[in-house]
Amino acid sequence: MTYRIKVINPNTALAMTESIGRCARAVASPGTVVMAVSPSMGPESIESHYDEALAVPGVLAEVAAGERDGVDGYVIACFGDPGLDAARELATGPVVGIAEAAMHAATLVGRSFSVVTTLSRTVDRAWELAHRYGFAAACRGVHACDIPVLDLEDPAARKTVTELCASAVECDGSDSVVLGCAGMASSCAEVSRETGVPVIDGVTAATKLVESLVSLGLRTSTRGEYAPPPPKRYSGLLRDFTH
Ligand code: 5HY
Repeated sequence: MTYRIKVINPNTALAMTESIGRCARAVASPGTVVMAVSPSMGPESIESHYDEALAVPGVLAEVAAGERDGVDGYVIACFGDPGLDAARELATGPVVGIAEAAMHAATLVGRSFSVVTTLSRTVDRAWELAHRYGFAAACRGVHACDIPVLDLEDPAARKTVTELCASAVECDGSDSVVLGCAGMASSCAEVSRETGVPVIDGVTAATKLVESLVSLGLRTSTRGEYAPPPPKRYSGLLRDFTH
């Protein structure tokens, strides 16, 4: 059985999208086709509520295109899980955000986890998601490395992230670490080696979760809030979102 999973990097940094695609393909089962994409519109990186809000139309445009192409499931590869609920209203197959996936996985391999994220201003957003997903008690701390998203591939930045993951586990007394940015996915193995605790990257966790849900024949429920949005007109820059 061939499954087609669309991994959407909501920012427009194509080098990051390629790195995300490599990580997702590395864990996908044989027969699972992973398409890693960035929308044609949106912010080059997402580090604020403003960025996150302006990333959502691009995510939804990619989901709408995926529905026309018969895609089986979607990953939203940004730690804010931007547009997750709206994407679930549009998509037939499952849609999983990397923050949600990582927190679920962390609580399956330990009682508690620490989150290491990028800029300090994103710390409360991570806590908000932990509360929303029901993991506030399991989340023992959120720590910012204060490295911009697009600088995370730099070797010095990877070293800083690795050291912060190790110190986060020590000071929080947590069982595992959740990487708080899709741009950290390629550092996962390195951080695991250095910290000696489970290190959860949401890109790979979400890819496997979507693959599992699709293989179980599970789709987003259309009974309640995730029913397709009522048809209506959108104007101005959003006129193409009319459905
Ligand atoms: C991410 N931003 O995963 C988030 C991380 C963050 O462009 N991809 C981004 O800082 O919120």
